Amino acid sequence: MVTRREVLKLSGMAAVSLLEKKPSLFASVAETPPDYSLTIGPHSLEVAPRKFVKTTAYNDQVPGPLLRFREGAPVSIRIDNHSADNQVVHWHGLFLPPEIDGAMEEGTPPIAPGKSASYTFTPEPSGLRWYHTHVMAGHDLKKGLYSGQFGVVWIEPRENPGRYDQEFFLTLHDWNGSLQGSDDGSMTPLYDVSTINGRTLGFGEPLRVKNGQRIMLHIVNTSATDPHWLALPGHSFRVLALDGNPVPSPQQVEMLHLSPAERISVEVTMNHPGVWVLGEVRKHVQAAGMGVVIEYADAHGKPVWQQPQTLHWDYIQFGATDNREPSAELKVTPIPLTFESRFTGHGAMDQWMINGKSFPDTETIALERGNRYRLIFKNKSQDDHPVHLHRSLFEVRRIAGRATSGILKDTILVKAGVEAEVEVTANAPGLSLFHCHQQDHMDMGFMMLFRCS
Ligand SMILES: [Cu+2]
Repeated sequence: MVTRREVLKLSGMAAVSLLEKKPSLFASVAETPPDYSLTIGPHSLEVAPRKFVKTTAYNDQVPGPLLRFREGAPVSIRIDNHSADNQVVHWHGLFLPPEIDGAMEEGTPPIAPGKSASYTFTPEPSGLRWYHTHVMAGHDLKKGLYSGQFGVVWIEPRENPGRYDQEFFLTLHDWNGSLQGSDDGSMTPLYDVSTINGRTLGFGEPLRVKNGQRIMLHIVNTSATDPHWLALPGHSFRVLALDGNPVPSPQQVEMLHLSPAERISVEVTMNHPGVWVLGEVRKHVQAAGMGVVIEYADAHGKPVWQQPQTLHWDYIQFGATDNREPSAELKVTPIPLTFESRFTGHGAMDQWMINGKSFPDTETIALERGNRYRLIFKNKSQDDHPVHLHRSLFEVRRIAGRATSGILKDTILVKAGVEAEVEVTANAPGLSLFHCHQQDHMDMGFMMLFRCS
């Protein structure tokens, strides 16, 4: 038996408010140690030989530990906050109750400095997910998603279809951001260091492969604000999953594009022995460090890069080929959401609006459980927006006038001036946050809530 006092001692105030609301969310208590534990604290990340970035990280490492869960098997996690700020950890792409999903806007209590929180949950759905901080950063480009507070979650499916010789998890990140004036006079973050798994190109360990192997790359763009393009000369990528969800039509592509928070899982057949650079396609970003060496056994020499001449990415190629229209009896309720910005003066960040309002003044939209909705994103701004819906997957149905089906995602890039449509079945009771995943945009009002009952 555990008394309330012991629980208090164990888990601090954040956990107590949880306990009072929902005992079932609370960790297996007393002497049982948690299955996983994350400690948030300062970290000095060596991105290149003797070049350090001072940041905040999980368990004194970047990325944080790879959390391997099994679909449907409950896990307990304890989080200790040794940083100087309130923190909250979001489980991106998981179906969790709002009290532990990790967004204060939904009702997850923040973890105060020096305090801890413990959660027990059943991880689903299977696939490539991730965890990251969900606090505001504002003008402090050391906080929030600008920091090293991110890590990969891999939820093993109940039936594992994996038949690969090796798998690698790669996190893309940008560092040392500073606010710079853009063409229109507003301020946006620019970076001088970019890494894969916290290391610049040539500093990290190579990915060691053998001729004839099939490898899986699970890639997460953890950047606070920037999309990334990747290519691997001499090889192509077979895209199997987007945001951790298998796509209806896997395709072979030369190049990958990930906007912030997106994930791509690809298979690569290693049939071109040598030493290669898997790197950012844009020269200045690769020069800032975004790349990793892929080295075949017994191959030697300088890593080879070949510069592609164009950038190409298209979600729709991965959709179902029999492009079904919704059946007549299935009622789908449209929800138009218009994205716009307001210039707030030279030297300031733009203010962002959904349907004319900035968070927290945005309308909270009621969803009825079990009903299906079509979110119609109208991007009337000059910027691209990777928009993310918490606690659910949506199906991509239309992008810039082209219909599709079967692609399930939790984050989608809506380009400047473009309309995109996704469908979601309301199945997550309570509040779910919807926002642009670009930290500077969400901080400046690009957020709203859905309430499902
Ligand atoms: Cu945005």
